[in-house]
Amino acid sequence: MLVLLRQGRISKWFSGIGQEAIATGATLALQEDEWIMPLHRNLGVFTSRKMPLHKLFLQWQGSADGYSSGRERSFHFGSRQHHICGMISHLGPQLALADGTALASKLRQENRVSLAFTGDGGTSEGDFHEALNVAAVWDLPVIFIIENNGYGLSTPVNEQYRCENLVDKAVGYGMSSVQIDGNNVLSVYDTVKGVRDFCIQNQKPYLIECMTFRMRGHEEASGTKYVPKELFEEWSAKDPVKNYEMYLLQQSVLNADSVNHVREELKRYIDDELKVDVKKIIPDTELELKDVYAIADARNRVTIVDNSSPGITIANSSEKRFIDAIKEGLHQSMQMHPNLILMGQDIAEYGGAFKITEGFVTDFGKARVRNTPLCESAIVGSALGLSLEGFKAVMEMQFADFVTVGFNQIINNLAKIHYRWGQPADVVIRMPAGAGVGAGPFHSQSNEAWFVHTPGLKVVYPSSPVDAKGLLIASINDPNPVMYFEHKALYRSVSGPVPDEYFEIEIGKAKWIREGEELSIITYGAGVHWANDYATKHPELSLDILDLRTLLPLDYVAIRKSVEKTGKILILHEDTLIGGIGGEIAAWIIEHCFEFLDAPILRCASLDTPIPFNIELEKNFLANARLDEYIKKLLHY
Ligand SMILES: Cc1ncc(C[n+]2csc(CCOP(=O)(O)OP(=O)(O)O)c2C)c(N)n1
Repeated sequence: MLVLLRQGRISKWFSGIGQEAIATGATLALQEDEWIMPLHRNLGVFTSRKMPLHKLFLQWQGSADGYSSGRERSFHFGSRQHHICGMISHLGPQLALADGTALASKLRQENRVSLAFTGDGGTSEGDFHEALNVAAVWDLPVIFIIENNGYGLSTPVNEQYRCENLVDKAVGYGMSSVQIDGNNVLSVYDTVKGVRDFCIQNQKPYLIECMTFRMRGHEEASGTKYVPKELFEEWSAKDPVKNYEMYLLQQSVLNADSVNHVREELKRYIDDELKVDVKKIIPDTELELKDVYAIADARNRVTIVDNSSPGITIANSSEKRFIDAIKEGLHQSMQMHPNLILMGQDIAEYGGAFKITEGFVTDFGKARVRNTPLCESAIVGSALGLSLEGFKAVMEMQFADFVTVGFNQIINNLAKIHYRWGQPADVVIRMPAGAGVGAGPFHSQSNEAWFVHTPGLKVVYPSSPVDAKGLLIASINDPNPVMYFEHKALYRSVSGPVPDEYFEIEIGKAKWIREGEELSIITYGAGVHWANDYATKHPELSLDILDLRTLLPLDYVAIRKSVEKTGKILILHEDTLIGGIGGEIAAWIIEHCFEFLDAPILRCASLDTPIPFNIELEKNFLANARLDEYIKKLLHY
């Protein structure tokens, strides 16, 4: 690998020289259908799972014929066939994915473990704590392996942690653990084999700390100046490959001839595999865009309700509150999908902070309606792990505000995995959002714009009970990660006719609340009610009110239609102004519909401040306080 790197025949490379016994021994100790979440030094995982070398070379060259169509580098890819889920650059999130795949095995009552690696540096990440805690609390058969090679990038372990041994951390999680010599492939193999049996029999996780040393720099360019020379001398005597060879010679398993024979065979194999043709990629923009999302299955048995124009009446409906429509959509989805798992804080017996899942435990059992520890990041990661195993997951954020502590998993893992190596992230995150209830800066935010900026996610934001139910069902049926926003202030204040049956409203389709000619209000969520109330109070005005319903993807056809009708556009949202979705919509209209505009596009948004607690301050903060002013300004332009 070092030679190829110098020749420019592989891209960035993190050497595992000195640590080979861990990845190899651990992988060989597992069954081939057990998931492994490896890291940047774990070539041995990939070779021990018999990934063809030529395809690995193609991957490292960024070839279209590698494992990620040239979209990922080094080991940042996976292969379902090999049950390997490669890391993202961020250290830590891979650990919770193993919780998810292990949960899948547990739910199916299969005798399988999952295994995740971390370095010593990575144990300082919150994700390490969360993943171990969730695995312990949920009794998941996960093996966590720490490769303790003494250093992070250059940071020695005495600047990384204060406990004597990392393995000591296990007791804090109520987990069994062992520290072993990571440079002895037989100890690694035997230990992992025994631990695997333990995890399966006892349905428990286990922590193994493998003591080892990194013989090269963090990556080749970073050098090793910060490492005392004597450490290299000490550890080169413990080289895992040389020592294993010596041991096999001593035991007469090998002799000098057979060693030579093995070496020659390997060299020939490597040289042959290296002859592979690396085809140049010709970028295909359409394909690049298409592969960001998984394609939904043909929807049998699902009625699609098209209520996108005003005046459509829906058959077999009964009056439901916003909250009850969500509850019904979720309940029917649980009936339709036996592989759907709900996870969230206090969602089981307690029924969730807003009581949406009240009674679900009785109907579907605790295995499928799961109370979670306060570990947002690990739960999003577990949801992705479940998805790797063919499950669907809905996670309830207790409040949309708390998504910040699960942000990395959503933005970097859920959103990107399909584009990176073709895996769907079949996960819905329910986001009780919005202000108007005097809940202060951390229980009131409208944070949808954070997610609209992330290719790979879908962002749905219903404003009526019928849309809330139909869009939730559609989100759960969609194989892509969907951020489903539900406005808390609408839960019990808004009612309307909702079909009793199981149905979908199409994601990505806006809806007219009113049709008019004087001025368009393009909005969503609480904004729809503000706009509609305004229109009711001003029957003299002919307002066109468009409820976007989905923010990613946007319904550009509907937006254009509204612009063509009125020529005067007001974008209204509860989110703050700068960087809000209104800016994006305004830019699109100017670019594509300029000739239809009779006035500048105005944006009526909430103040660019955190959300104040005092109800008068909150009212003043919200966009609704300025709606009348903006409408008049635009009408009189
Ligand atoms: C969340 C995060 N922070 C920082 C980095 C940058 N980084 C990459 S590797 C590394 C050191 C990792 O050390 P360790 O976990 O001990 O693993 P090792 O490289 O020694 O195998 C750092 C800081 C990262 N990839 N992810």
